[in-house]
Amino acid sequence: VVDVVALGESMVTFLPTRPGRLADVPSFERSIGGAESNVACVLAAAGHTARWVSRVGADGFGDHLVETIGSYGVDVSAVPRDPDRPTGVYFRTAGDRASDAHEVAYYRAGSAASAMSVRTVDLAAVHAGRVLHLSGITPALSAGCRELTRELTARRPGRPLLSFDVNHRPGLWRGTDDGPAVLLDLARGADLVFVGEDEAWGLGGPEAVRAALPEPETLVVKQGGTGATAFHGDRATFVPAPRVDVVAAVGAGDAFAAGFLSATLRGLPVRDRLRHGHLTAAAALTVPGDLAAPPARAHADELAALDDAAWG
Ligand code: KDG
Repeated sequence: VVDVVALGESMVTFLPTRPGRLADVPSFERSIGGAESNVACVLAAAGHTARWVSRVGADGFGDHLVETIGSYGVDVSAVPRDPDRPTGVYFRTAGDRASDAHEVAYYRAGSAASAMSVRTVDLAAVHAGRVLHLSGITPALSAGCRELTRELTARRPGRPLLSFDVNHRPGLWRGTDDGPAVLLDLARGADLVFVGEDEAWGLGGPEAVRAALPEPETLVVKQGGTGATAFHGDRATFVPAPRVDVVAAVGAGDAFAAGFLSATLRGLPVRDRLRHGHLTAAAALTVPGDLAAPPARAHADELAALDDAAWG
């Protein structure tokens, strides 16, 4: 049994070599992205066993994703090659530091990963973890992907702990206003839900999201540089975020989820799950791309054990 299985599309990502509008940036550097594989890579780097389930094209970009994600120690044996569809790619610009305003150009319509469905995915490989991590990006990719996420979030006895990051990407839901309803519906089937506070506003506001989600054991609302609150039962636990000189926010939410999940797998209390989430996110915030090495476990444990007064 692997600790965590993460299912979702990953893409070759092109990061700008200088700031500015997409129209003006002259060259880009290749990197990788994909919310769910980010979670798997960070967990593997933190010493857990992790598997990434997806689908890539039979092309060089597919090779690059499988090789790079595999090099983190993530099991990539359930990532078939699609001979008929390409690997998705995307380009981004650098955000300005204060607002993180940046442009994203996706080239992923009709990608290999969009052909994931209950028929093309190895469901035994998906169910073989202690935790299954999904995000709200997948249902936006195609009807087959949406059906797959619906199927995987159905409550049934003996299923893995289901972790769901809302990851509302409005750019992927253009042409339909189904997004918020689909995302809330999937979140209802999860045991652990992550949502950004700003993202929650797109779904009716944090209170409306809480009210819509009585089932998940834990709802984690991430409040950017302020902190994060875990709602569990009738308790709310807030932990402030440590101060970080942010280079780019991309990947920080995934790192937060990975830190929280790592601490959950280790049976740590909720306060420490949030603290490990913040510490892992802090590492991602200080690099331009999605992925940064998480803090060493012993060091993170020391920091997470600090008094409230010394924390945040
Ligand atoms: O969470 C970071 C992701 O946004 C990025 O890697 C790309 O998965 C991605 C997406 O679909 O936006």
